[in-house]
Amino acid sequence: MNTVGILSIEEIKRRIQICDYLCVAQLFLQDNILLERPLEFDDIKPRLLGHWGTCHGINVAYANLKAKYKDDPNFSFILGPGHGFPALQANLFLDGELLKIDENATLTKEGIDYICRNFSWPDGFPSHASPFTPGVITEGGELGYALGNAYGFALGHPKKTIAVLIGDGELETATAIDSLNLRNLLSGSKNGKILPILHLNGYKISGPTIYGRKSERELNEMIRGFGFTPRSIEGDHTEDFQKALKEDIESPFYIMRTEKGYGGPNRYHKAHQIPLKNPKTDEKELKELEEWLKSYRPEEILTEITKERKDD
Ligand SMILES: Cc1ncc(C[n+]2csc(CCOP(=O)(O)OP(=O)(O)O)c2C)c(N)n1
Repeated sequence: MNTVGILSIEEIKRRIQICDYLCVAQLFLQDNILLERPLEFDDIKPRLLGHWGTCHGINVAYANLKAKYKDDPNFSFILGPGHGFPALQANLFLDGELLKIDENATLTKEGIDYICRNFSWPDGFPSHASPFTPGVITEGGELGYALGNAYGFALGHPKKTIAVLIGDGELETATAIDSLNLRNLLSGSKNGKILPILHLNGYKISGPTIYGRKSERELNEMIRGFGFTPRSIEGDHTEDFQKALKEDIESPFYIMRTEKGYGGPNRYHKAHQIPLKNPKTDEKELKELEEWLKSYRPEEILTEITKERKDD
């Protein structure tokens, strides 16, 4: 299957940028998706819906996990922040998973146009992960269940490794925090291995999270209290992320720090949803969006995603 090869650190970093681009394009663009000409008001969707804030972190986690576990049929990934659907969709598209259920999602210019135009669109794709999304078994909508589902999925499957991304806002829910106790009940040789990854971007919608305001020491002690071994990762330090995944840690609990909304316009850098108000009518915002999109080098993306993967 064609995909973006992610063998080296540089390839992981580039894959994250490509996925970030596809997220921004899904959220904003209805035309000129790969920026083949200057961006115009008519290229912008009439109604901007969806979530940018968590997308970069999802792309970081996904690419790093994929690089480590790509050939492991017993590996699974559970995504807590299903509102970061543009990121999930971008990754499933790049890996050819979407194409297996949707013949239009080809790794071509037409396929890119198709997934971007149809994001959060009448009769197109929804704005959140849903049962139409390959691999989604619970629609969610209500934060809190990701870790509990991961333990349930691992039950009686000793070969499985399940990474689960949990938002720091999600970990404030009673369901999620109490799921940490499942480690006591469900560890052991008869069940799979769980790799919890806390996405510590410090914010939930418009306010800070409790865990984002704790000192590193206080957070680590809390995690240790549940019997896990905390391991901090700066999300954009790919070398360290890969190193952490290779370490043999007993009951690991990764704390992945990213900046919410990383990459977007500075003024709205912690935006949960859409980080620009009016790029369809405001010349300045249109320019900001264009600069933002250009920062991911869109002119190279088509060649990169259509080239054969070296290791296939
Ligand atoms: C139980 C529940 N409470 C509130 C919400 C509304 N909600 C949707 S996203 C969100 C913020 C999530 O924050 P976090 O888990 O940290 O994700 P991220 O910051 O990465 O988007 C909230 C409160 C919800 N979906 N479910």
